[in-house]
Amino acid sequence: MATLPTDPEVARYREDGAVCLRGAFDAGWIERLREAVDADMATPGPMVRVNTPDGAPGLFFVDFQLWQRHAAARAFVYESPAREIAARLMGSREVVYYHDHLLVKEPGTRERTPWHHDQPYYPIDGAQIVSLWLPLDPVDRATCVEYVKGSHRWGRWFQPKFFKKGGVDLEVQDPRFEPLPDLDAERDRHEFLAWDMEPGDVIAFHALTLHGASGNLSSARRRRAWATRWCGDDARYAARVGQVSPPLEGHGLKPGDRLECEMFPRVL
Ligand SMILES: O=C(O)CCC(=O)C(=O)O
Repeated sequence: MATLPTDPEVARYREDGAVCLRGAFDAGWIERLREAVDADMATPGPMVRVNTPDGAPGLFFVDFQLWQRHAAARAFVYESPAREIAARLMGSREVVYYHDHLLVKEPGTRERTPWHHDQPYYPIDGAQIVSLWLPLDPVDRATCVEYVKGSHRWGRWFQPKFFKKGGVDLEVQDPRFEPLPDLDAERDRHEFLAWDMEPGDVIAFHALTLHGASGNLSSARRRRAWATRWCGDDARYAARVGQVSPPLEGHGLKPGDRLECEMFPRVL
């Protein structure tokens, strides 16, 4: 029986834009997903990216769409409690699986995940988009992703940037986009959320919640995190001018369509 978010957890998600759900996935899921992640790193998919410069310590490894290549990741999408957790947080009757994003930082990795929020990278309009950030190793607060509390309710969309190329803008345009403020310089003006986490805990966050992460400050502990993205009833495909990320193409959707097709399957 799935442990679904409680009413106070749902309220936290909606109010703060991020909530840590303790013990949401059992050890069996974590073990299967670790194996899938290690298999993926050995034989990555076509969208793999390495964000660590040659010769620098550690490794910031990024890949996408493990659910299409690894049975455990596919089972997580269709059989784990994830889709019901997503439905409850979003307050949605139906759930469409959008994509997944693997972010591994090996011990000693210096590269930060820059501050950003996710929806400007996506060709999707709508308020019901939730990510589940699932670490497969213990992470402490300092290495965890950090979230700007309540930023999903600012009504602002910030220009997406490449993670790797030192903050170069992605070539995607939208009249809503504005430059991202220097959040580190204005830390005293915001509240930040981050958690010490054990495998099985998951952070659920809204697609407009600003977030970023340090490198892996541990010299011995891996930081394998697998993020899955889920959309609800109000999500609609919205073509953008330029490059979206991840570059998922060939789905056949037209602007205004419900986000449901073979590439983005309905799972609830
Ligand atoms: O794992 C990280 O470092 C960042 C995760 C992230 O940006 C995301 O899941 O959208």
